[in-house]
Amino acid sequence: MTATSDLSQHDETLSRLLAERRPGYSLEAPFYLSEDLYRVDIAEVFARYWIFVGTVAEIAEPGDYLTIDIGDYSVIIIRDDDGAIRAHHNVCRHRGARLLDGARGSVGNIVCGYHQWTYSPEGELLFAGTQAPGFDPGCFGLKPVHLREVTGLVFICLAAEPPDDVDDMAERIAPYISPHALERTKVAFQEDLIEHSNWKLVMENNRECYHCEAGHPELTCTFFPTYGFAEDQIPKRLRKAHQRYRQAEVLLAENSRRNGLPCAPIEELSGRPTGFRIQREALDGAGESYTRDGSAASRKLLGAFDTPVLGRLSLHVQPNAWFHFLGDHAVTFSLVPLAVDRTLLRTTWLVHEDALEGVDYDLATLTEVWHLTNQQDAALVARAQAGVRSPAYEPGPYAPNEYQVDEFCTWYIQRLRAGLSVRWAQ
Ligand code: 3BY
Ligand code: FES
Ligand code: FE
Repeated sequence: MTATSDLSQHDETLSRLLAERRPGYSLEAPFYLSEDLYRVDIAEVFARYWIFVGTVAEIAEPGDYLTIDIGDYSVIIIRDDDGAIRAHHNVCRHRGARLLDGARGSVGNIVCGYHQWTYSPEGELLFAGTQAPGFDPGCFGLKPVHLREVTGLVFICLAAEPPDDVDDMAERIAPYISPHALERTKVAFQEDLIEHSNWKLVMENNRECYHCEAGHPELTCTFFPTYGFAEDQIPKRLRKAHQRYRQAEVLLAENSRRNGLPCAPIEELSGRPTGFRIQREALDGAGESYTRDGSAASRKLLGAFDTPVLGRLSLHVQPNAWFHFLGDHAVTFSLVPLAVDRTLLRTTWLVHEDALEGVDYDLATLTEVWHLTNQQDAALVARAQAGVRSPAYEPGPYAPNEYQVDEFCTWYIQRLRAGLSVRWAQ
């Protein structure tokens, strides 16, 4: 028997919650609090859609691997001897033991710690000791997991049939991201932060900058708090900032054109399985990077850029990731739910592979702004989690500059509805 989602057991409550979702309003409390809904989220979202797990820079050499745990699943992402990246279930085909421990490492082959069955990075069973006559090692390779690399970004999908619209996303975002040449970057720093809130509150918080002005003094040195506002809705107090944005856009457009970089937004955050948004926008200050004054944090620019003044190329992908690609570095964010009210946020700073710490970049300067911003966000979403626990909580209205939060919730509700209708059709 395989573990299934609780959709089948709780169809009625869930379908009522899904049917009653009020667009433009935050979700009902059970979506953030219910253990049952947490299991639904793992089975119907994290085990069905494309999940961002890391970048090629994290597994640069053959044998380098990452492991990622999603609910009760554990997956190995490994670079094989031919340089291809593969994903396998982290489960021995003998009697099921967990194979690789730890979030990352490097191996020649994958050796089970129980009875030493040995698998190649490609997942073939190479050694199984003495077996009964007729034993066919070819039948006991590691179970594969779907993997898709998109210009250096690695996604996995646990579903038997993954959503194929990932191809469309890949095709459309590649011209934006590939000039940043992620295959020629290295990890400068990676930080894991455990947030005390439901994963959806972490995602929702990322999809707006309504809280930035009050909540992120360091980030707003460069990130314009006008984010998410339509031109005619910008409040009076932000008009000066908006003027600076407009001016910065002129130089950004010129630099982008010269460097062959598209900037125009593509926004398809809901209405499709692999919802995404991408756009290049200006940064405040020197316009180069996420530092206090906006100047580059690394002297070795990515790709073949002729200027660091390239603003931020921001990518948001449903359900678990966001990214900022800059002229001098890139920063990736991915989350995995750990419990109904606990979420792991992993942040990775990538610099040019030849950039030397202490010479080309100072690690503290490179990481300071997002390190602090993440801490501030963690405090905000813990506050949100605490609030929605109260019986007095009721869904509240999203402001116009929170429309991407609404899009995230819409995507999520659509996905659960789709899961429910598939189940009912069976
Ligand atoms: O990370 C992002 O995409 C930004 C930062 C602040 C708000 N959010 C839209
Ligand atoms: Fe892996 Fe026995 S469970 S070798
Ligand atoms: Fe924030």
